[in-house]
Amino acid sequence: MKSKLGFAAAILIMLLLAGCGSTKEAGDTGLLSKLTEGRYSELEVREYEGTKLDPSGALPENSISGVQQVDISSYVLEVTGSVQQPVSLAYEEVLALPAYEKLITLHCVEGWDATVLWKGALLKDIIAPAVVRETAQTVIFHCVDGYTSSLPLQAVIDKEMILAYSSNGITLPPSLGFPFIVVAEDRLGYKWARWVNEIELSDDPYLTGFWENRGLDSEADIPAN
Ligand SMILES: Nc1nc2c(c(=O)[nH]1)N[C@H]1C(S)=C(S)[C@@H](COP(=O)(O)O)O[C@H]1N2
Ligand SMILES: [Mo]
Repeated sequence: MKSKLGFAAAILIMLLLAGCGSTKEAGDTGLLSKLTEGRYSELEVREYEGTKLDPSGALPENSISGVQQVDISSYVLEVTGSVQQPVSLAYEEVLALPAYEKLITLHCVEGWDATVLWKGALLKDIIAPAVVRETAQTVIFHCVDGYTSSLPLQAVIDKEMILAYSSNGITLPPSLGFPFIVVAEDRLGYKWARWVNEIELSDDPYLTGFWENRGLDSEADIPAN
């Protein structure tokens, strides 16, 4: 009951603050993304072990500053904060780590969901070379659009959460966060940081972030229905 109410409040807050984002599209950019979406969906895997997959290039667009286009030649992923030695990783270095595939549904508080086959590297493998301090409790994700979200370090490790670079067998589309999206399994969509370029370890157990700081629940558990 409490979580249903919380969920409804969360939807309301999000709609009020973001506006119902799924209809905004402007001129040429809109047309281009429609064409790109078409190309992507032709190449995608449609089904995985009997489960029908949702086309990953055509999910509702509700980003705080629209779809980001990341230039991969200058892109680096930084691991910072409560670590012994901050590290910077190139796109290819993340792709070279052991790959994990997971079939996971993203649930947005706006009421839609998407089941996608994700492929990526374990977040714990990505942060390991930086040598995380024993005092670290939280992982904060920073994105190129200024978005942030955070997860408990223990959950990231125990659930073997991945940073995905592929969706339904294709390279992650820009709309889904190319080069990387956090597959925050068992947490609502606003924990799934897209266009991630910095992973910050923090000793502060409090889960901050763009939506977390605007009234959405910081744990973001998916409500049972
Ligand atoms: N960088 C960034 N990541 C973000 C957001 C955003 O605005 N910026 N929105 C979040 C929200 S609210 C959701 S539901 C998911 C949606 O991802 P999708 O629309 O690509 O499925 O991305 C999350 N990650
Ligand atoms: Mo969302």
